[in-house]
Amino acid sequence: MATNPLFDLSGRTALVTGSTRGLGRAMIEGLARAGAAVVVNGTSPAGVAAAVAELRAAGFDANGVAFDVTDEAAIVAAFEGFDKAGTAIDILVNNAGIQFRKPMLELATADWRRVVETNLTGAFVIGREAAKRMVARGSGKIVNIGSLMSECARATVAPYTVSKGGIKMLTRAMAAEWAASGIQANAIGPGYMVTEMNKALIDNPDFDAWVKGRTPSKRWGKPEELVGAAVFLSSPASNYVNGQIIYVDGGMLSVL
Ligand code: GCO
Repeated sequence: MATNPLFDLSGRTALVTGSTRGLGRAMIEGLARAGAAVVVNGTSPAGVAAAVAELRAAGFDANGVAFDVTDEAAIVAAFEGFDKAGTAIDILVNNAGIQFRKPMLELATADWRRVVETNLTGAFVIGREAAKRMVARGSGKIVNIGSLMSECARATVAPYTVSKGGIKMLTRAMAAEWAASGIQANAIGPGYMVTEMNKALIDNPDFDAWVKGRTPSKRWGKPEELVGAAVFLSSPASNYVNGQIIYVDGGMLSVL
């Protein structure tokens, strides 16, 4: 089967945070299918082991590392482990994230902090550790996962909105500081996708109807529909793309 070298990830290793399920699980399989050796991440060692086993059973070069993206010591230790093992993380997908829906007037500061720490600070810390090695090698790809909320707010998801708006600007900050060292830092903004995180919304007939009515494509997105953008931003095809965010949202952000 002809593969275009522009989109060939052979010989590269990709770490995808939060890749035992949902969007991360779909993207990590897509990167493996494009030739990358992959490193699964999640907070649960059992969940990581199960995803690694599935990917290996499908014939892919898969390993795993369990850490919580809010645990800086664990992140530093994980990258020291990669160094010791001679594993160069060529591609980092900062996907791990949580959602917490509550009106701000009722929102505890601890819940605000938890969402922002996980979704935004985690991407910074892991990005910094990966970029230290990428800068030394003179190349690397960082793909941050944003959201429709990187552009627009929706009531009751303020910390998530703030964190995803921050992801868009963190992506540009990464480009500003690391592009000269051969790193391309970009983002993907998923639309309303069918994931566990959105189960409460999908199961709500009014919200489901709103998504289908508000989206030009008249449907929710499938996690595997992010793979194309993830492979593009992880491959040589994007070597002169930096600081960008690509919305995979069925057209939602483009229309009133
Ligand atoms: C919500 C959803 C959204 C989606 C996604 C949209 O409560 O509105 O969770 O935030 O998860 O981020 O891009």
